[in-house]
Amino acid sequence: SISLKEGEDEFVSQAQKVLDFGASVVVMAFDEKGQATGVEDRLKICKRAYDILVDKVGFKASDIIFDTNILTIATGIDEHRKYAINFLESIKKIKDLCPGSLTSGGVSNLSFAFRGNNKIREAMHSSFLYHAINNGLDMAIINAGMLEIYEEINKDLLEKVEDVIFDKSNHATDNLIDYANQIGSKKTISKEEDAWMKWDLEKRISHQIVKGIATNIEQDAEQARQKYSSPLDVIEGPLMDGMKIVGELFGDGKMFLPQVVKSARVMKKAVNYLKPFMDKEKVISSSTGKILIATVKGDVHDIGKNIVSVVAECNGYEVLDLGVMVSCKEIIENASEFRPDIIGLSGLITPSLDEMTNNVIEFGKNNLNVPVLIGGATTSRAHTAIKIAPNYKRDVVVYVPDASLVVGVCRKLLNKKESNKYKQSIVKEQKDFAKKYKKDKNINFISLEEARQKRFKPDFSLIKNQIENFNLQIWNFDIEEIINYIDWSPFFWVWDFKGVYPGIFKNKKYGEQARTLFEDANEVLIKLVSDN
Ligand code: B12
Repeated sequence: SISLKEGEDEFVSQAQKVLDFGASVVVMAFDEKGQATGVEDRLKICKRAYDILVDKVGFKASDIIFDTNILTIATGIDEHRKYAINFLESIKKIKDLCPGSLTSGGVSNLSFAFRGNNKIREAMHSSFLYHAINNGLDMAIINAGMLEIYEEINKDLLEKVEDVIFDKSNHATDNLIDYANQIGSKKTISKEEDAWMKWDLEKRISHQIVKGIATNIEQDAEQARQKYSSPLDVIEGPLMDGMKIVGELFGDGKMFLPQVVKSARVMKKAVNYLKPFMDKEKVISSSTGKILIATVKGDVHDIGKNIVSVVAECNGYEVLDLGVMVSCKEIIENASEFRPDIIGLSGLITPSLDEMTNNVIEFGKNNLNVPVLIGGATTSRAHTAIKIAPNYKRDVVVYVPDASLVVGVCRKLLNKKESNKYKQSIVKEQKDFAKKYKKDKNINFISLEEARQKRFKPDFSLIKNQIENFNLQIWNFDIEEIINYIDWSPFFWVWDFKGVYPGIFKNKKYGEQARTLFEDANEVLIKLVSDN
């Protein structure tokens, strides 16, 4: 990293060296006067550095990373109270002031005042990172092992931490210190942290996946294997449930990439443990067929693909797994040698969807005429029908939502008696789907202006007259009284909770959420009453 600490000449000379090596440059918010701590100072230094780097040295904006320093808060020194807010504010403004540049920061500095109390530090890091990402932070230096999941930070603790980060009151630091002292000794923390070990098996497994805890997962996978009817049911059941939570938290920005890597490792460990048991259940037969499988170019996700491979192998298929980030060229080359009966493509990120379409177009051009299976989160029945299948005329393209269905699909595709009928039914279903989609899309849009002109213009005088004519009365209801007559069941249905009030609160899956929703709704009603 470089800075303007030693003046402009030194800065330019260092920057030139970085550029000669073809590297990106990290610029710290120092100048001749020292470390910038306020927002204005940070912006001034960054803009100065940016102009020199872009105009004088010839850097691309996207190769400039500003690390304006995350400084320690909750030190008891008043000048430090705004450090976190200043950092958060400045990253947002740097993006406007220095277009195309990126931002970074070392997070653990923030919580230095709480050295020795990891519980507090982890909560501070997660909350800060969560808000920094929302403000546009591109990267951070962070210890992945010292991050709590934002959503799971104890609410009381989170409030105190965010009071400190956003400097909400004069007592914020004292309150957090009091809290830290209360949870105090390491023993209580570890007791609290180990509490999950006494939970039900499914909840335990999900917790370990979400938290990335690898120590007990094999024992629990074994317990689940004995409880469930097959090892695959364990994968598709409690293990996948955990992974789904990880996906949701990650998607909402409440879990961060290093944590997802830890979760993925735990999932893999559990799957690897279960694999030999699937092998034991192996269907003994001469090869049922040959499957070539790969995660498409640009995509590194392989957990799902690996499961599909294991399941297929256990059911007598000979599988050639090409791994991840596999180019279309590699697939075609391997296919011409391996001569598969089926090709399976896996993809979990949006760009993989287009890549899959490219793949089948190339398969066609290269005379491959085998069925293609499509799988992985983000693939869908709709996308397969509308975007992929129409581009492959040599055979069918089948969307397979999960590994447990793979064998059934392959069997039908390769069974001489069933195959034609099955393929025809798939093609028909996809054509119908595409037709319906086109019809739904066939809307004649008009401009917003035109739409506004066409809006319905009711004649209120007429309506008033009608009220008088029909001798209607206008009622003034007392909301407080009406509340007693609300039929709450349909309320839950529109939120997609199936069940009937009040029994819905006992639902194992979403009873708790239903209750929170109910409480929120009642809060709104109480406000309506109190606001008249
Ligand atoms: C674990 C994970 C990772 C791990 C992957 C580790 C590994 N070795 O696979 C790591 C941390 C590396 C990772 C990286 C990234 N990830 Co990621 N990741 C996930 C996560 C949380 C779980 C995926 C998983 O393993 N699920 C469990 C398996 C068993 O499920 P599955 O893959 O769906 O497989 C099942 C079926 O789909 C089917 N199946 C799968 N493949 C196939 C193939 C065939 C032929 C068939 C028949 C069936 C089939 O069978 C399987 C078993 O039933 C998902 C969230 C999610 N909801 O999926 C995000 C997710 C896929 N990742 C996402 C993103 C954005 C990324 C990154 C871009 C993040 C980043 N900023 O760098 C990078 C991508 C890098 C790249 N170029 O690929 C997004 C994708 C969003 C999008 N629409 O593009 C998701 C959806 C998270 C989110 N909600 O935002 N990720």
